[in-house]
Amino acid sequence: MLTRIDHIGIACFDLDRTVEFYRATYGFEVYHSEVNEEQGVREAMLRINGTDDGGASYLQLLEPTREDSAVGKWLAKNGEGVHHIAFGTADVDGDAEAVRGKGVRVLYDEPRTGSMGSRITFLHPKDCHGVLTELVTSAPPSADPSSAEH
Ligand code: MC0
Repeated sequence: MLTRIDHIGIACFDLDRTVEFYRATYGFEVYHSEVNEEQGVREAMLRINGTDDGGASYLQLLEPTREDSAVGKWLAKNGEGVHHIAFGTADVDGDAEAVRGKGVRVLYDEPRTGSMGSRITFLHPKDCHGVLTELVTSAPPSADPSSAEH
């Protein structure tokens, strides 16, 4: 069951400048940052609020590490902006299978590693009314690398 908006992914050309915009304009601070080589992104997570299931919602700022990555291709075509929306679930495997059973293309056979040790998969935007949609199961708190070092 999808229980919350985990994050909104925003593609940008310059991560540091974009982080500074969100800090200076809204006061949002970087909660966690990392490079995900598999996805071809350098990212910063800005924590917006906690939720009653113990999760949180984030803005995820994404700068491509290579032009042929998903974000690199998207930026070249569209410029900066909202790249995807991610729904949080306790069971990404089960929810991905349920969605697949409804005829929506799930892009990965098995969930892959996402931000802060989460497990993620994506749904094809052409099957979701133009919205690249991600399903996320957060890492348990003890496995969350950001709990020790943001
Ligand atoms: C592509 N399309 C999109 C889109 N990306 N539509 C809406 N939102 C997006 N973000 C559309 C294109 O405009 C095009 O439509 C069609 O989909 C095919 O796109 P393409 O440029 O030819 O690219 P493909 O087919 O090679 O790849 C598209 C696909 C890819 C969605 C399969 O981007 C993908 O695998 N995405 C999932 C992984 C990802 O996005 N990773 C980055 C975030 P037309 O009409 O022109 O045919 S990583 C992340 O977020 C992690 C770190 C995390 O959350 O923890």
